[in-house]
Amino acid sequence: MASRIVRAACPHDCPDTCALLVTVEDGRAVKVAGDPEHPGTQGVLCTKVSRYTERTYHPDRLLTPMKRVGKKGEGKFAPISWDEALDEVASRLKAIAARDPQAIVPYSYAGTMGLVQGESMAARFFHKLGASLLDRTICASAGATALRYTYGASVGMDMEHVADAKLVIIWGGNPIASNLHFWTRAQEAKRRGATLVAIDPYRSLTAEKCHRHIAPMPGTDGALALAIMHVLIRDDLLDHDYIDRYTVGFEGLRERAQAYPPARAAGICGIPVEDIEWLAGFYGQLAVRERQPVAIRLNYGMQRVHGGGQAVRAVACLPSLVGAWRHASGGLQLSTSGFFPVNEAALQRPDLLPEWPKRPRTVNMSTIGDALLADGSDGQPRIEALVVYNSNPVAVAPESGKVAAGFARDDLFTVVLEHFRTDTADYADILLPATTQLEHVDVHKAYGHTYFLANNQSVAPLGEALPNTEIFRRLAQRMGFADPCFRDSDEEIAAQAIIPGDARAQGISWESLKEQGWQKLSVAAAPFAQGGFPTPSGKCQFYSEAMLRDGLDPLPDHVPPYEAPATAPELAGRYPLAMISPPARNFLNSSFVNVDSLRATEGEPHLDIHPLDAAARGITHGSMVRAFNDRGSMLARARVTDRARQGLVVGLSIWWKKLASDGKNANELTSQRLTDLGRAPVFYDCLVQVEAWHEAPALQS
Ligand SMILES: Nc1nc2c(c(=O)[nH]1)N[C@H]1C(S)=C(S)[C@@H](COP(=O)(O)OP(=O)(O)OC[C@H]3O[C@@H](n4cnc5c(=O)[nH]c(N)nc54)[C@H](O)[C@@H]3O)O[C@H]1N2
Ligand SMILES: Nc1nc2c(c(=O)[nH]1)N[C@H]1C(S)=C(S)[C@@H](COP(=O)(O)OP(=O)(O)OC[C@H]3O[C@@H](n4cnc5c(=O)[nH]c(N)nc54)[C@H](O)[C@@H]3O)O[C@H]1N2
Ligand SMILES: [Mo]
Repeated sequence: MASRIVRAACPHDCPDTCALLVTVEDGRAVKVAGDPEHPGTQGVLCTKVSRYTERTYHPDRLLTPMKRVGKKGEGKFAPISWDEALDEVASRLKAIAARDPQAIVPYSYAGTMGLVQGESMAARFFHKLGASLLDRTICASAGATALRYTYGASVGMDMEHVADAKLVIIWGGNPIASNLHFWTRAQEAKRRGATLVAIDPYRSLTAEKCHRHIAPMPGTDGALALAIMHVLIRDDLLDHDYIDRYTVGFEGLRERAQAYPPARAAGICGIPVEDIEWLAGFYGQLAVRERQPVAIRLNYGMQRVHGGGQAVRAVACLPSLVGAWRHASGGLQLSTSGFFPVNEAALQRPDLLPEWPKRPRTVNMSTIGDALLADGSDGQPRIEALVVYNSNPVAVAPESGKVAAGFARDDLFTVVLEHFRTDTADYADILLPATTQLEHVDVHKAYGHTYFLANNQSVAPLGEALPNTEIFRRLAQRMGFADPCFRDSDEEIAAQAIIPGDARAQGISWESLKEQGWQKLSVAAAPFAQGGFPTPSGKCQFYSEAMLRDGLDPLPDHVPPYEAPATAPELAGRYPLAMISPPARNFLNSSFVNVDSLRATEGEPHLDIHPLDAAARGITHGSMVRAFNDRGSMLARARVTDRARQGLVVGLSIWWKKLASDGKNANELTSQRLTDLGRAPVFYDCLVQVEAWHEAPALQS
């Protein structure tokens, strides 16, 4: 039997971006394993991606282009040829573009994180067309904006050194589910004597394995971080030398922190004051008095609230106050993506965009529901066509009822490029089959480590599936786009991805990557030991002049949630429980929900509720409940557990709506309001009420 091993990369939206070894026998991928040599992957894959062949060879894979024959959302399609499909798409887009190309909106996110199958040919296509630009805010833009103002870019410590830290604070993240290879290293640190602390309103799989769990209410992390600063300053647990040399604005920060004595923050967060005193004292003592490395793994869970941006800024100041950056195994990591010298201009070709005054408007993906339902009375062109790839907005975007209503508009022309008939695909007029990672070429950066990776093609495309790039290449040809960049092959695009001559990528090229599989950037082990932040001043900016210029508070602060008793008492009277919907371990956002073995492990949509909150509502463990607010409702099976603190309910996500008993998921309840920085969604800033649900009468809408 002809067997070979192909060097590939995991395409999924996860900080770990694993190096894969794919075993191919007679043209079929039979095994996907982690590369044992890759220092991040260490030969281990998560359950989901070790099942990647189940996803690629899934009986429900879309294998031919299709045209909708039923009603929008019904999911009835008939196969058509590629020529028919692309002719139809091109002629519809041409007709709309002749009136106003901005009425066409691309909608994509990180179904694949590949630089080639993500925003390369697709971006070129929409730029040339003059379509609306998409503000890709749905995940990370609150924190990324905060880091840009504070450190200058999305940069931080290298978690390959975290095993030597003496304290690891896991702040708003659940790495056992969502950042597994960091967790392996954190456990190594634990074995070597480090203390692990989780800051999470929910006793997650990770929180229960830490030495200490601090459980603030969602959206209160800014107050917690400012109170920690208050204690550090009060008790002089500060690295004065680091502050003097490598930071800007300590005096202002000191004043701001004065306003957050631990007792005040404890009230805001709903935690014992001792939690704050202990954590601040321990962090400062270890770092400053004992000069030991202290690390913070800051993550996304704490950003999806009104004050998510400023909360990240507050936490991001802590390592500079105590000089934690002096150690390779100290500091903070939220993302490493800013270290990568990616040549976005070459990949995406923004130079193809029409000049002013024809420069297209920008549509925020986080408020796609409102954008689709807007009638043009605000002076903005009504959206007439939507082209969706690498995303499943009907399941993942907030205030899903409005998103679905928007997608259901009869006068909207919708094209979806997909592997499967997702909740979004059901609304497509034309549904196009895309290749999976095993069937195409790509090149990857990462946001949890500093390796570039190559994804070589393992097998031929299944059925008639095509890479996103090829679909947009063929569409460009039909639109008459003659620029040479529309003829670049995927390998040519991969070769354009790295900025030539950049010192960090010395010795790294597509040619070397596809041979070796992965290569590490040249970044110092302790990148900010002597300042060197990529800000204009080279310093960490406690105070940000740029924020002031942008009309923002130049100092970090606690911005309270939109939906909380203190800010919305009337609403909190009707909807007294805070609901969060973080990732389930066996799903990757809404990907893998249709892989039977993984869905079987998750079971069905659950809602975790504290015993006292359950008792007050006559809810028993294992019974059905209905969670609702003014935006919508969903059914779930209750798990009565003190994993959820009192006042909090947790629905692990993101379920395909059509695989839930009521055809709904948690986003039915989430709102389209935006974070303080970065215009990002506030999935975890969401009040609800929960009631026992008795299955008769029939499911209500
Ligand atoms: N298995 C799996 N892995 C994934 C994903 C997945 O869906 N499944 N998704 C990927 C993607 S796209 C991302 S962005 C990351 C996300 O992964 P993480 O950064 O880990 O973020 P979340 O999973 O959103 O939330 C993590 C924890 O934050 C807690 N949390 C919620 N609100 C707050 C709050 O206000 N404050 C604090 N301190 N904690 C809070 C939640 O209870 C949860 O346990 O994971 C990636 N990895
Ligand atoms: N309630 C709630 N909602 C959330 C979150 C939450 O924690 N709670 N998390 C938010 C976050 S952090 C994120 S990042 C978003 C994620 O939202 P999305 O980026 O939409 O992620 P997925 O749901 O995984 O959908 C990606 C889709 O892309 C498809 N795909 C994968 N590869 C390719 C390809 O090569 N070509 C094409 N054409 N398609 C491909 C997959 O089949 C999949 O259906 O969801 C957000 N929504
Ligand atoms: Mo995300």
